[in-house]
Amino acid sequence: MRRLTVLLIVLLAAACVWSFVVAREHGWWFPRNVSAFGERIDHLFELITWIAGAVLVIVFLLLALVVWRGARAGRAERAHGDTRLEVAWTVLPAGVLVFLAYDQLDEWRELKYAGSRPNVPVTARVVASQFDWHFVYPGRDGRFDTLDDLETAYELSVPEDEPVVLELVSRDVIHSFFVPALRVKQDVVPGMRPVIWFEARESGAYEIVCAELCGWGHYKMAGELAVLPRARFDARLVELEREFASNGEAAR
Ligand SMILES: [Cu+2]
Repeated sequence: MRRLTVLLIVLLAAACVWSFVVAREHGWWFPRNVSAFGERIDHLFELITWIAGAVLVIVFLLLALVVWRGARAGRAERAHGDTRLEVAWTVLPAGVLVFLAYDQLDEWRELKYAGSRPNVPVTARVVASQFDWHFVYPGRDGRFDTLDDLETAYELSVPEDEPVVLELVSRDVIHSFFVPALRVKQDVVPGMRPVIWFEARESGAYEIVCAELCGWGHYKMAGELAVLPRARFDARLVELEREFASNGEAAR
């Protein structure tokens, strides 16, 4: 029994390491990155996964050792009240967290600080609600909440190879705007107006999902990000303008 338990623990650890090593080939990883800063996010993600993976392997091997020894001794050894041990398992994780916080400072500053945001007008406003995404473009006057605003559901078009700035709002609960191919994820909290930016390097259609459990329909809260060459993006806005104009006439 002791051998079998130890074997199972070691096998489980090996299976975890194996799944991490082959994840990419099997498509168990993020989709291919198309964001200008995606590699840096991936680097952070991998670093954290490596650290967590190393901790997992160490814990599993220690567990196997304890089972092996404990079962031989026939009784457990109590470690309660061991100050050195407690200091160690407090200081080590704290050290890892401080290191990670320090290591990602540049990315955080560049992506989250208002001062480092590219100086371009907001491309669109993302409106999250249970359970869909709406997108509002400011129209020709470049301002939101005016008569020429253009609104679409499900599909958000943005220009390729240019900084895109989005303003996020929620109409009800907390949602999270997530575009995996762009490595962009931002919580959308009611009453707040977070602004994000990115630069998509490749035209194409990419998945938008909600990454915050927001109710029973959370699973179907999807959308599509259409990255278009500049000329096609402009054409798309003109097309939306026409649709809106003809809707207005139909209503008259
Ligand atoms: Cu949601």
